[in-house]
Amino acid sequence: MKKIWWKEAVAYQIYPRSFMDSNGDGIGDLPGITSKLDYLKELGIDVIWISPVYKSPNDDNGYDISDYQDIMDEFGTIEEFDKLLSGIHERGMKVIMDLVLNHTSDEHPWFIESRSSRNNSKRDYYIWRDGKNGAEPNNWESMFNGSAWEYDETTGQYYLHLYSRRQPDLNMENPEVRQELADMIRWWLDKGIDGFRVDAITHIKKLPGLPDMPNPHGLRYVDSAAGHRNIEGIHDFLQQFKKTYADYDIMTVGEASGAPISEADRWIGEENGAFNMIFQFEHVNLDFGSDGRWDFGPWDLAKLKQIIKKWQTGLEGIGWNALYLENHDQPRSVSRFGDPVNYPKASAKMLATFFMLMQGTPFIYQGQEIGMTNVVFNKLSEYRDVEIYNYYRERLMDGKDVEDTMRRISYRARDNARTPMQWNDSVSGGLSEGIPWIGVNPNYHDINVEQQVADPDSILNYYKELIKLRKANEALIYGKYDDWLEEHPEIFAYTRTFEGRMFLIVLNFYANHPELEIPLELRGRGCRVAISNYSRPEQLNDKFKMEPYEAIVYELNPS
Ligand code: TEU
Ligand code: CA
Repeated sequence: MKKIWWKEAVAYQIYPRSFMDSNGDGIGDLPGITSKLDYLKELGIDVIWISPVYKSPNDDNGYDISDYQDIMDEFGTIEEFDKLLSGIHERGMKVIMDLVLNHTSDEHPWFIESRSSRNNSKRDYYIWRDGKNGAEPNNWESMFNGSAWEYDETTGQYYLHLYSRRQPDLNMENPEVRQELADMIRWWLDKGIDGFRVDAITHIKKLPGLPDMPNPHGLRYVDSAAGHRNIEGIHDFLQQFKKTYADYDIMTVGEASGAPISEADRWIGEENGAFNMIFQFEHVNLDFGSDGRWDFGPWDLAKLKQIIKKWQTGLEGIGWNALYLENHDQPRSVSRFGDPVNYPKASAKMLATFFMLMQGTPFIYQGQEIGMTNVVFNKLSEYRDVEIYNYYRERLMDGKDVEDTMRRISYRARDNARTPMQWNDSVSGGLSEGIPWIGVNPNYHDINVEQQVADPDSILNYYKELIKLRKANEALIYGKYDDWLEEHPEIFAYTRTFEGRMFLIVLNFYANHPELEIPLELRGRGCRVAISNYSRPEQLNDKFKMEPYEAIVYELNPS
């Protein structure tokens, strides 16, 4: 396996609206990010991924882009971006930008032209179709609920939008579109950025003929076949994009919902893969109910073990994992997989140990490093996400129970991850001196950066230690992953092995005291406790009871 900088990096995702506000308008911005670079450096971060900061009417908080080569007014100017970029580089860190290729905003000049007449030169930049029998061209549904088609009176045709109706899908079949996007990519790379996180990339190719799908409703967010997800031929497009950045030393991560591991070589193969790594979704889709994403159910440790094993051992020697538990689209991990009420600290540290020490590049999402939790909003009007309003409307139209709908929203809302970063105990948690664009989680009095910096036992300081540990030990970066105790109902255990060195990671995922029995093959060796969220003696007993949400990392002596 090749050694390379982005495999050794620890990444941190910033959702700029909610990170740090510099001018009191309640909205995080670029100078705000610049003012927190020392915090990130101190944490041990190497690569910062910034969610979209381009010009946008903010129907989907910047994922609807109206100018790819300019900065959103609320976030600042291109000069402020350049300042941020040099601030990052001066500190020896790198930055990757969000690259949204599947769609633009309906306010992008291409779309304004495209919708103006059927003969416009940009008409074919988007996907226009006639209606069928007075209805939509096909039965596809938007990922944000409702039909994926919007009728446009001016020209009497429908356009396709897999996300909100204000995010028309680009027609990737058109070589001019691909050329425009490639030019834009090079423009950013020539500016000196260090790579991309590529948005919703499995959707850029649509099934030729755009046929009806058997179960369009069930397809939302579920990693199964759809007329617009991982369609044959997508790799021709991806390889073409790859050529545009072949001569830059960058890092690329594709957001690749529905890319199967059987195609790992084409997606992330070391030589010919489209990207360096992909975000896969299986472990964060674990708590879907039978009705899909909005219908949540209990998650199953046995299934989590299977999924992790599949990706950890399945990519060995083929490609590299992107490791994550959170991002701006997911509920907070302590609220999902831990216990934010009884064991907020222990469970947040356990989850950190779990995902940060596997094979791959870890991505920490802002606030995860202090154990931020889901928010409780009681009124619909407290939410900001377009997706929630679409869902709510559809449920009401279907005559569904309001209370049940609100319960589903409060669990699954993407806004759970988008509340203001909790910097300190001052009004609104320190995001802004003004009123934040979305309500702060009232638990900022107890959960905030300032207090955790001062507390040696905090989640934040644990993350720092964990990052140091990972960086100091190649076994924790390049080491082979093996799973242990496959059948254990409560304990997750794995080892990382490299050039004669071995780490054993044991994790209790529950609030119980399960008995840990060390597998015979791993017994009888001396060890040191490399890190742990309780205090543990420097010896590995063959059998012992674990504490609630305990995490222990042993470095075993060579056998
Ligand atoms: O998300 C894409 C997205 O919604 C996936 O998470 C989804 O599960 C998958 O595409 C279903 O196959 C990205 C961004 O992260 C999100 O914030 C945006 O709203 C979205 O694209 C549209 O740009
Ligand atoms: Ca601001």
